[in-house]
Amino acid sequence: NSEARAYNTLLMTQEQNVAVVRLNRPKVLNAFDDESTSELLAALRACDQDRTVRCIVITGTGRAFAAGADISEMATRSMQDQSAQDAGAWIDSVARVRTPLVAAVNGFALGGGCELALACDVVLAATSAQFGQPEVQIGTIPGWGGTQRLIRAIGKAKAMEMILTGRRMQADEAERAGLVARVLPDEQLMAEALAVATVIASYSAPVVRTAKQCVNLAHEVPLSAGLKAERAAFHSTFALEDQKEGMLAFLDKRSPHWRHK
Ligand code: CO8
Repeated sequence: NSEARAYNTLLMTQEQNVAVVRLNRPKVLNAFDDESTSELLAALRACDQDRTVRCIVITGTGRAFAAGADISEMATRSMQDQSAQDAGAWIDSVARVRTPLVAAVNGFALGGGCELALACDVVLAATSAQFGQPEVQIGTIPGWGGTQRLIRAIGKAKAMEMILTGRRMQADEAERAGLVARVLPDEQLMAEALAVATVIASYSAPVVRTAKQCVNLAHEVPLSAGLKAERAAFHSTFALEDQKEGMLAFLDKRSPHWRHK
């Protein structure tokens, strides 16, 4: 039941309970101008409100996942323009999407493209994927979370080298470093991303959202507060019919029928 919806800068389709958002400005390697950031956020928010969508895959058309913010739009902006617009706050809203986000990274994921992948929950990469924070090469620094999320993903040694030199990381190195979950041959990337998303979408939606929220909290709060929040969230799952169903189905040796979709 694939259904196309209307956006100028992306294509959105849905297959059963998985939405696929395809960044679609291939002539500029899917660089993000204002229209494409606001459309991507609108699309993600629409999915988040749609109870038939239980996982979202983000990928790019052509040679790139996304080559970062649109330099031609940004080049002449003043400090005041950037600050008035709070350029970059956009990514915080992406990170607040409750539905799990699977990044299927094809080709270049540079600057804001790498930062978008870092804001996703599961990152799968094609063999052709390349990650980088090349902002230093154009006279600026990462602005969509790169200095904060990259270090949490791969540690200071590698993050600092990437951010201070602009060196790109190939997919296999990115996997070893912990930036991506798995590397797949290019032609298998989308099938595997859909398979992963379909598995996630098959579980109880409130349980999945709670797990996502708890894992992401680990980046925000000290361990003691994270553990406390995890326990409260774990206890709360026992208020769901799905916890009863999941455990009884295990004991009955049958598949569970999730009720909370
Ligand atoms: N912005 C605008 N246009 C771009 C971008 C971009 N980020 N990246 C590529 N393009 C365009 C090129 O200008 C080119 O256009 P044209 O065909 O009209 O000349 C087309 O895409 C194809 O690119 P290339 O010809 O350069 O292709 P190559 O295969 O030779 O090189 C690269 C590919 C290596 C990806 C190269 O294009 C490149 O280095 N791109 C720029 C990458 C970059 O610096 N990204 C970081 C941008 S800054 C950022 O993302 C900060 C985010 C936070 C900002 C917060 C405030 C808004």
